Amino acid sequence: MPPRLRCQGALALPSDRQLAWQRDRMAMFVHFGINTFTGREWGDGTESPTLFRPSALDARQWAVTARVSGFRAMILTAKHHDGFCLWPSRLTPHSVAASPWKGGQGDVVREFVEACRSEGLGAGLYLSPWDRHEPSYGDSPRYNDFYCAQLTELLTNYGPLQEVWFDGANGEGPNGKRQVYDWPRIWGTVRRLQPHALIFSDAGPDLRWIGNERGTAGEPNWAAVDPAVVPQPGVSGAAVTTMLQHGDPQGSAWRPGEADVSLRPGWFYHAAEDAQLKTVDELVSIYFNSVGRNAKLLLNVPPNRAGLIAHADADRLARFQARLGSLLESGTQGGFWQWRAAGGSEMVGEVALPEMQRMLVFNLREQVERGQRISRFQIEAQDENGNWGSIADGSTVGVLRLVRLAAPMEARRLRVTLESDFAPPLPVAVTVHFN
Ligand code: FUL
Repeated sequence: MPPRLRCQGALALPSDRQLAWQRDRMAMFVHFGINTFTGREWGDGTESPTLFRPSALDARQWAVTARVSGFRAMILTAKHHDGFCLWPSRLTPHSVAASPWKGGQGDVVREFVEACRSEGLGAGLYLSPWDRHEPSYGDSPRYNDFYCAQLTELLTNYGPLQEVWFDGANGEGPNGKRQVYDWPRIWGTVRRLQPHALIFSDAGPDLRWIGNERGTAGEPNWAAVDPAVVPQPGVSGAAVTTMLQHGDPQGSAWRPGEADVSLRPGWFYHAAEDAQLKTVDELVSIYFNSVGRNAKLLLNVPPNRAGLIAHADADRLARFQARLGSLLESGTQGGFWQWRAAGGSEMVGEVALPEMQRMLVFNLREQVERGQRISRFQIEAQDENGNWGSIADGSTVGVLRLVRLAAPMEARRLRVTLESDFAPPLPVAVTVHFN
């Protein structure tokens, strides 16, 4: 007896923008600011703007590096927790306008968005809610005004943005005053001024943090969430972490996960960490554990004090991209798969390959326009004696599931079994990558 399906209502569905965002697979995170010059990870807001003096800042070099390394978007820290603004904000003197860079006439945000456009990349901005420089921080209504006014500058002066990134790190204001953010107003400001931008935060509303800074999505990873399980009074931290990592198969909001991680130990560039870049093997594992688990990868590549992505970093990215190419480019579309429903909760597909192939990676894509349904899958191969054996299995599929075998194996016939705990599964698109 197949288990009774228990679909309790309409499944959450993605918007076109969410799907396009996720199908980009990778965005580059760009942490750059006063910390780059002080060597710190979190500034305290007392840093002098005169420290900001990149000698050769070239946002186009960031964008070219991103594009040739397979990224489709970049997200810049327009303001980090120290409050220093990379654009000449009219709301605070604590910005590039008070720095020696370009005689105080420069605007990193403008150079950044122009570089994204020149290279065909989506542009996103990170505006830290926590501001350790701004005196009104902690005086909630005043700071909310200040913050929304800064957001307005960024959302009106720099053209269309793909994503606005609200970081969750938080601290007290002067004299221990606790800032209460007006999130409905903040998100409303984005919706009004940039209706096509996606909003990221621990609580959504469009994109969710994946719950760790290791670039690793959960297993399973549902794109939908229960929107009530977000950081707020009465909801435990453990419940929120589980929701961020795994989502909820029957959650009412489609809110795909974004998995952020840095190429370097820190988020900002520190020369002392030059020998500690993630290896190509590590980056490939991260890719399979994020992009390959129905999330998007946001890989941080911080420019150095010159204002450039260092050669070693660019070289590491190029080798990462080449390795991904060798794993994922030679493949066949699974056009000949025959699918049949097997009881209400299962779907089985088979394919006969035109010749014996050395398979290494499987690429499964669910028809998420009709909701994410698959709870489990199994891949079987038939050997030369006609015997079937399981070669891989897993939980969710979603927009993309990548399965890498420990070693290439040969087969001519393949079978994929899909199961759902709560809604009839639909056939998936399968690409087999050879080696
Ligand atoms: C965290 C911040 O505190 C880090 O500095 C960094 O920006 C990371 C992406 O998010 O919450």
